[in-house]
Amino acid sequence: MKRVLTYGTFDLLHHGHIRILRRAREMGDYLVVAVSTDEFNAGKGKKSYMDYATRAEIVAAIRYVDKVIPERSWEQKVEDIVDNDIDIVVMGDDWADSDRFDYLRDYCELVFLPRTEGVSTTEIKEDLRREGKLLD
Ligand code: C2G
Repeated sequence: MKRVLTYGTFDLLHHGHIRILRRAREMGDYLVVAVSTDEFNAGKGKKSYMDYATRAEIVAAIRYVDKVIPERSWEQKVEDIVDNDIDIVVMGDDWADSDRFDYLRDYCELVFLPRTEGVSTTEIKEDLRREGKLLD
């Protein structure tokens, strides 16, 4: 039984999120998703439309997701891997050129999956801000 872990905010859920969760789950038999808390995002200068409890509720309802945990800090990853008996950590490939998660390879496999082109929470927000889209 292979256990997979991934991280993210998952605000205004879209098909890019669904696809990475599906592919992450297909890499194993059990998928844990660490959803960023509002406090963690605030520390990164990010503010989501939906609060943590709502985003966690939505992610937990996705059929590929077996368990949701809170992502409260950058430093918790080793603890998450050990506590949840994780074999593979999956990240979107926006991180692939960075070596900041290399230390995780001492604990599990680290896999970067390509992002879905043409959609992001930021783009959705920008589109909705444009008057035309709001009047549709
Ligand atoms: N994603 C994707 N395709 C998109 C948009 C997002 O595959 N078009 C992936 C991201 O690569 C990420 C996941 O969906 O793996 C969640 O995306 P975000 O909510 O934007 O995640 P982010 O806030 O970047 O959090 O420690 C890791 C960070 O918390 C990642």
